[in-house]
Amino acid sequence: MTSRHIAIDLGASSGRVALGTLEGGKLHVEIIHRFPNGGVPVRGRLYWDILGLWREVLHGLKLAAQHGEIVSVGVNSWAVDYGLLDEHGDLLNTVHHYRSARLNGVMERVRADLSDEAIYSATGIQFLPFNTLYQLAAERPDHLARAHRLLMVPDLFHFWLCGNAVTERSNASSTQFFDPRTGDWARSLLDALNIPASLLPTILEAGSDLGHLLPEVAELTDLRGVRVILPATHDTASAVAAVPAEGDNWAYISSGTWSLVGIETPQPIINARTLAENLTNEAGIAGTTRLLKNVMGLWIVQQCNEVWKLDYGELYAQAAKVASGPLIDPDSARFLPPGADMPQRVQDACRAAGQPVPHTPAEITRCVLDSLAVRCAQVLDTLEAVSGQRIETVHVVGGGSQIGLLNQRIADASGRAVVAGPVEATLTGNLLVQALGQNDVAALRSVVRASSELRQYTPQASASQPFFRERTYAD
Ligand code: LFR
Repeated sequence: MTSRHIAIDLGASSGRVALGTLEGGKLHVEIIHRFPNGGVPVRGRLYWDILGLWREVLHGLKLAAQHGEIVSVGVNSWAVDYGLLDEHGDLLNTVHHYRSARLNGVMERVRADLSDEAIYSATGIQFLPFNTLYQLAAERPDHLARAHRLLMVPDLFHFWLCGNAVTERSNASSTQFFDPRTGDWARSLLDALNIPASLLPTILEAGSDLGHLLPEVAELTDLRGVRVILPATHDTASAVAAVPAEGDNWAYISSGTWSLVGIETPQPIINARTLAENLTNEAGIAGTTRLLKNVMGLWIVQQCNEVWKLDYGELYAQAAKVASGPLIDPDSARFLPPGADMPQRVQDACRAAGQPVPHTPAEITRCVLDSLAVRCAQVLDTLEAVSGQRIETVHVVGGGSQIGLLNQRIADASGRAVVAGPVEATLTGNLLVQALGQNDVAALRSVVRASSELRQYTPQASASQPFFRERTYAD
């Protein structure tokens, strides 16, 4: 039996509309429409062009409609950001970007008021300055008073597609006001901050059917009889669903704008040790937990390349020819905000650590990739220690899995075998949950293995020298 589904993956630097065809136990993914995404700076703040994204989604759907009968569509995106709707369903705000300066100092204030133990024991979520908890704490009270419903970014798109205003567990967990043990909102945290919990939508499981496209959307896109089915709406959860792993003893790195380094556990692990290590317990599919940590990822290179404007393939090829040299702490607070001075920030970090300063784009890129590999290796060791789960194989999935140099450096720095692919992990996870539901994760992953080309890297030279730790964005 053949079934066709559409996945919409909204990432921080680009968006994609893809058509997935499941046939004979294999999934074929075809990208129908790609479009750029990024922050829009206005008066010292940073926003998403949410309506521009919606226009691109409609355009992609219309292109997908030309490919024959389609069963369903589902949207995933980056986490933590949201829109507020009034009682008529109208959007009250332009959606804020999680890297906006409006959040400066907010997490510190909330943590001082509520205590780290109270926040972490209720949620198991790592402290990141942009978690939805702090974003709501930064909202003006009069603005919150006018709001009727909070919808996370993918939820907004589902609402516009089919009229159903709900959320899904994986992305709900990223807010830092979701309790993974009860599966419900951690309302007491919001009460303590005077944020009305009545804003929060119902939480559904991935695989839930939200109903047909609205008639006006069907009209605009030429898609008839298509249903909206919830994928794991957090992009990282969809990517982890598509990790082509078998058995135990593996970890994943979802490699893109961020490097999300983690393991899958049957239960959340929330204790003094995971708090001290600032590990997160985000929800995965089928009741699993994604015990992971955010590492700054390719963001640093992406921001540098906004200035350099080089071809990425060429840049990474040149970086591979440069010898390893200085290492920076990629999780330093200095790298979180956007800015054309990113190359200089890398140089400043090297200088501050008393290391040689890289100059050319290839040298700077090499420094960042080597440093990311070392940081990922540190996190893998931490995950092994806190969980007691041995990690022998590291699955690198997502766009960053195409960078052979980075995969090899992760193998070298961690002393573990790396398996790279699929590149389109997020789209794959999204599509397979729509097609197969979320319950049989092993079956889902065997389709991924049958459908993907994977590359293996074995550890060679050791690259595990430590680097100079700086104050991180999460401290
Ligand atoms: C990756 C991701 C991460 C989340 C960050 C911000 O795209 O979703 O999982 O921590 O973006 O939302």
